Amino acid sequence: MVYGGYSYVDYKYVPDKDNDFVVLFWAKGSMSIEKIAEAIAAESSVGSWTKLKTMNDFVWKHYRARVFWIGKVDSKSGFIKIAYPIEHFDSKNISQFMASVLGNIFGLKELEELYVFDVSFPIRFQKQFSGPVHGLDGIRKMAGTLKSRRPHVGTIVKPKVGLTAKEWAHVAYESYAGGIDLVKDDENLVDQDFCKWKDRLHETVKAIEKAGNETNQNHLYSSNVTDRYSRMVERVDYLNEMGLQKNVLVMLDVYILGMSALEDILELTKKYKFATHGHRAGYAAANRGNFGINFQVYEKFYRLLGIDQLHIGTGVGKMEGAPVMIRRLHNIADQFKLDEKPYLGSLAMEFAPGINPMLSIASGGLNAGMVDAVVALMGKDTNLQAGAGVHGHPGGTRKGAMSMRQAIDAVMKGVPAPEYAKTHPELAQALKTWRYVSPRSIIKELEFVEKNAAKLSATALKKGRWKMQVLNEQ
Ligand code: RUB
Ligand code: CA
Repeated sequence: MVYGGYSYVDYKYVPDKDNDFVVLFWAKGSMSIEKIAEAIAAESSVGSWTKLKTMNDFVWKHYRARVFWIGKVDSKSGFIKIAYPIEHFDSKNISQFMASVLGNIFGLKELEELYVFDVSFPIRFQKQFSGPVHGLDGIRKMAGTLKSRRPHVGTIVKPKVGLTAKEWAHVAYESYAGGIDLVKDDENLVDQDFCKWKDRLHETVKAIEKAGNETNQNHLYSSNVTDRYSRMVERVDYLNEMGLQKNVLVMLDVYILGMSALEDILELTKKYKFATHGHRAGYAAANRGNFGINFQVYEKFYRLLGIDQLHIGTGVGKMEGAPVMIRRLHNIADQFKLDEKPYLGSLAMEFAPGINPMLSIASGGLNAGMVDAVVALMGKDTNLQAGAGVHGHPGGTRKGAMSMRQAIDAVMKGVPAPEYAKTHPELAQALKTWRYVSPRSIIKELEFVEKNAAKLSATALKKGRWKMQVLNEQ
């Protein structure tokens, strides 16, 4: 099969994990799946729609993409694995990588569906990045949980916008006083007139001090600096002048900012030794339709670039993502070796030594009744974050915070939340208001998937992306 005068298919090709990127696609279109694969490989590497007089052997040999596997679902749809040599790419330039592999191909008019499930990054590429400086253990150190290794508890002040700086900080204080480790701005709160960024910062620092004197804890605040690049620099400079590294994390709406601004602002936060908090708002715009990119691709970039703690969903709360997929996102945050999981559209990959683990953030629709289930899914190296699940507690913010902390204490003691609630009224009230989500169904689902991985993979590869989506979307 030929596209634009050349054939990129080479079933004998074995990618080299030090030097080749591997990209796993799902595609469907008006041509044969083999021709679709050729078109994707051509447009994302060296080719075009017709033969080129300017092509030479050197270019063809060194820079072309190679289709080394096609998992045909029917004549016009299937899975495709393509290897790209590292020489094809500019050094340490994620934008250029994206323009190649995640770029023009989405616009090819013969394609009806195109989805990038996963990318595995070669070790040589990864070594250009420094990864998280603080990461999982650095943030544990800040919060004082390095020894206990209990899950962190976070909250997002709600209403998400509208409170004045003083009102906002009062809610933060109540949260800390109830036992919350981390209070954060919401993704759409930065510097609005009713709650200026600096005013909120100063008030929150006071709240941290006041609460810390009562709780004996070092409380944390994720301050959203998301804006045009120059304004983010001003804010990070200001945080540095204030010397707030011990308590303040620089929060960034990572997806919305794009890789270019993100990369540079992370250089600055690293220079000043600030930990960073990545909110992924917007990622789902490129994740849920016929054309898209799975979040695991972005997550790997964020870890390479050095986000220290990152939103990954919950598996049980309000945002999309079935538990097994969220477990995978958790593993991308804190493991070095990732297995291939065909039923999830996930590739094997190893992170280069030195690319530290991130702390995962489980957030979106959580409350104390879900803590057992989330911990069953992710383990204890995570930050469980509840906004409305704290500030919507019938007893108010402080009691909502206490209910979350009590649920965490229960997990650490190995006591199911309903049992612990018998002697902890704030937790009891949360369970009564929102019900208890038993970890049993999560455990059962993880066990089922583990036991039936081969069968699930075979079915997915036979039936295509949307069959897998049953697994990914609840
Ligand atoms: C959650 C919240 C977070 C989203 C993000 O608020 O504000 O921005 O959950 O989702 P609440 P994700 O606790 O009131 O639902 O973490 O999946 O990116
Ligand atoms: Ca939010």
